[in-house]
Amino acid sequence: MKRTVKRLLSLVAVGAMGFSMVGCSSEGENGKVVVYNWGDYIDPEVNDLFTQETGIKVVYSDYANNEEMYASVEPGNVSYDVIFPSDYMIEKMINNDMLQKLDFSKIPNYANIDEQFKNLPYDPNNEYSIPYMWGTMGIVYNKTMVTEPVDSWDILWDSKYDDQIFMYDSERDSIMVALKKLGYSMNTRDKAQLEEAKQLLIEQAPLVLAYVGDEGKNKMINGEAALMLAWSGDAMVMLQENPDLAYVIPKEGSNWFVDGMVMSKDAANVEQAYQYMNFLCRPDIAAKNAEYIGYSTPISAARELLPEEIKNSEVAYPDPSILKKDNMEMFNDPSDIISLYSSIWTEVKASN
Ligand code: SPD
Repeated sequence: MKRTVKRLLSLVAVGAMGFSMVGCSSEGENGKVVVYNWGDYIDPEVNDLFTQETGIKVVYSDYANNEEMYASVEPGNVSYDVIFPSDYMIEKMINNDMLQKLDFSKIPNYANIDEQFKNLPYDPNNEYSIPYMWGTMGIVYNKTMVTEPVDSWDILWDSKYDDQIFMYDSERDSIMVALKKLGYSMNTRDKAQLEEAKQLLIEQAPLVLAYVGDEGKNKMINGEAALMLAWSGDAMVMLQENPDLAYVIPKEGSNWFVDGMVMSKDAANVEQAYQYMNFLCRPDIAAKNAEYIGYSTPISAARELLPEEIKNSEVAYPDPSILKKDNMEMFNDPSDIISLYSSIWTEVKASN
């Protein structure tokens, strides 16, 4: 339980440490950087260390998913300096002219990023983003409650587990599961396939105990459900806390993702933002962060610094051949049809 205690204590201490939430406008001796990141996606001590080393205050707030983030950064809303979108959302923000090209001469630690995380389709020329963390999507299950082998998305539709299933409250991820179960691409633009996926998720909805965010981790740790759709980094946290839990990537295939750091087009604190991004790419800092949040670092020199059980974990660092399988995909941005994804999700949740 030590790790949870450390995490909880850190979160409680956030307000007393060297960074503050959006709304508090005070600055450090060398200014501030306004950061918008996923929830539970940084070791709070990392922000504190950054402030101690640079004199730059971190004004920090978080979001639950890419779509929530996108809605709040649209022009006219709060202006952020550094944001942490996922791959497909980076692509969308580039296409909608919301990001600035980065000056990599100001991010010397970018050299630490592994080559396999560069030149990915969402930012093909590596102009706008820096890989922050990566992972896969799979199923966390409780071995004391699920005794049959878990190797397929089908189990999330098994009525034996009525009210024993958590899904993420995330439209792309949930629709991805249904599309993969049907044998389709998670990036389909085919309306008939999307309609089938919608019907499948509506069929599943009565079995779902809740569509959760970060709170799902503690619920699984506490044995409140048998199965949960989960990102591998969240799975790492859960498996460390409860040895009855296991993680699997279903045989039908799944999503592997990269979450990046980007600079908003209307960033007001550009120099401070560069220092912040550079700091997060330093191997000792990336390792501290990855150990705390459970996600996989794209920096080998950071992975080397992790405890053996993390750096050798097949959950966090699966064999590279797994990501190369044909049925493992990254999301892209099917922007011409994305409003259909959103309306499907609204209908699905209304059926729960
Ligand atoms: N606590 C949330 C961590 C964020 C993980 N991002 C996953 C993105 C998948 N598209």
